[in-house]
Amino acid sequence: MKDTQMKKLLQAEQERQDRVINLIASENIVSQDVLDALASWPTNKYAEGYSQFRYYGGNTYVDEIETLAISRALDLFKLSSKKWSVNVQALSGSPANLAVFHALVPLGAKIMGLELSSGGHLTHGYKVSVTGKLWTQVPYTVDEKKGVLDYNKILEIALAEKPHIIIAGFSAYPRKINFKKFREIADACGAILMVDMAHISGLVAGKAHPSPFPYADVVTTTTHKTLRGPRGALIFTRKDERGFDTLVDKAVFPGLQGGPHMNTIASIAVALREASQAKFQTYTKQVVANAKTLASELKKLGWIITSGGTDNHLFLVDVFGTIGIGGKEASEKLEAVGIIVNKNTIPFDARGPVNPSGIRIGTPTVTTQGMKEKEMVSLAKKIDSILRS
Ligand code: DSN
Repeated sequence: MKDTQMKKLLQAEQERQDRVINLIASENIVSQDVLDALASWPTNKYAEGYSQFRYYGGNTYVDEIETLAISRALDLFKLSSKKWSVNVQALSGSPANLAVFHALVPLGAKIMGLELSSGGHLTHGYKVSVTGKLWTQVPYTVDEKKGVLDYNKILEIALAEKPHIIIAGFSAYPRKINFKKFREIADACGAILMVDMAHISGLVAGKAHPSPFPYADVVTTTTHKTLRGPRGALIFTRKDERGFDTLVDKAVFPGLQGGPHMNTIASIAVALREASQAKFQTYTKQVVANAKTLASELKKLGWIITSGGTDNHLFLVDVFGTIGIGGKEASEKLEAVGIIVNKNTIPFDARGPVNPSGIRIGTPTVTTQGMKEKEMVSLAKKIDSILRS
């Protein structure tokens, strides 16, 4: 690279990533193949539209790239192209969710999503997101004592509020999601069921978490978390007489976006192929085993873990409840010794999101680096001694 100033910064960031222990639940490390595809020639290409229906010439190969990404996405989750459509153009998770609402929910109608401090995502209708301004959020929470979803309570709210769409799938929820129950709730109130599986899509692909596809009408996911691809998103839409698939495609382009990032789509296709290999299943099982071990070791050392543990790749530690310091101070103390986590609200957090009570810990990256249960035991001791020092 001739730009020495940028080269230095890029090298510094690479070295930082090599040096630290990264426990951010939404991050991962991609393969060299994924990086190679990302830094590739299709970045030069405009391809507004969809394969075979473009507004520019010269799309022979990017059409093939997009078609390949779509077929690999369907194959990975064992979906038939007769029953499911996939849009691979959404730029990331937030635009993907916005596209779904734009396509399927009349402006002002109710979207029912998990409340932010219970582990929901901003784009599930939270007030500071455009999704909370253009639509009306009907929030549900986890159970205050147990920290887990209370499906009877969610049903009660859904029946009283009659939302247009219900969103299952979260950013900081450590337990398995019962998608069948969500389907029953959506059917009981006549709502569309959307699953945002951004956090767990890699686990679903690797069979380390139940699949939402038998139950959902629409499934969104980012591609850069447990799925271990580049930053991007996929929107899966069930094909039926309601025509949601066409509406979603139109919402992405021309509704919200212009030219798709074809280099990213090429890179997503590479990641999807990697995720279909047997070793990816081994990886995702280890991600969960590592998270379970780290959570239970910290618990043994006296730390309050919300919901008591985890079934997936992440968990929340109530640092304020355990030792009386906020999540901000805790994450800064850990970062000072090279352990990277993020401060996070815990359910019913009395403190704000700027300095909440908790930290969120996740194991996708350290598992990619080859760590196993043994390393998790030492890591728990290290985290304990740093936070208590
Ligand atoms: N910010 C992502 C996460 O960390 O969970 C979600 O947008």
